[in-house]
Amino acid sequence: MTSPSGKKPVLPVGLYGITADAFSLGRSTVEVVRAMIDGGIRIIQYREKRPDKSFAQMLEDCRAIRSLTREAGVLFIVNDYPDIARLVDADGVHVGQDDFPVEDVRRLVGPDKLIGLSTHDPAHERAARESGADYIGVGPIFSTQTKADVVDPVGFPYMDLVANTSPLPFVAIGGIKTHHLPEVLAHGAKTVAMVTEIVGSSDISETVRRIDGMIRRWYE
Ligand code: 3NM
Repeated sequence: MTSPSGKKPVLPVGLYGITADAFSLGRSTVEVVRAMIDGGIRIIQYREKRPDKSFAQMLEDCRAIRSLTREAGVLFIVNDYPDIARLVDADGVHVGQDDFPVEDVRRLVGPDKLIGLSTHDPAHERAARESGADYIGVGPIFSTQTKADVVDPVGFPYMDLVANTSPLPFVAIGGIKTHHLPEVLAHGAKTVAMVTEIVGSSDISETVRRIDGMIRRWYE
């Protein structure tokens, strides 16, 4: 999916899948990605960390995922590591508040790649706009054990502010489970990220199909 200029991708409406080897019930990250793609997902982020995985292992995973996502027409975003994103020609990079600044990531990946930035309060949203981020993560909406040293849940007030006042597309994230979807969608999220709800599911493809379908039907 690309922008009207035909170059920079647009954040799709629907489920935003994120990998997490530690919560994948022994299945490999590439296997999990294959199942997400079978379920019809439109965007996948590779989010693995050192020292759980070496750079060589992450690069190998991302090469395989690039090949699968390209074949399926699925957007592929690499978390934290613009160098890996460049090496595999990913569609974008996602960074957090303590990672490389968006302006520097832009220098590394160029104008046609999507850059996402995790934000947790209105000051972050303003800074994201000024930095040239293409989209922002808004969260954690609920409490989550998935991300180490994550801030306390921001709940809906921050998301409402972004949904009502920000020009930036956003991804709602953090502790979101299937039963939260009606509430999360009612607050204006068009793209919803889930980690453990997806990678910890016994039937990933079926879970993706159901959740992605719920979100898309709400808007399309
Ligand atoms: N980022 P789960 S919360 C990767 O608020 C991540 O920026 C967050 O995992 C943020 O869906 C989070 O399992 C973890 O709660 C989300």
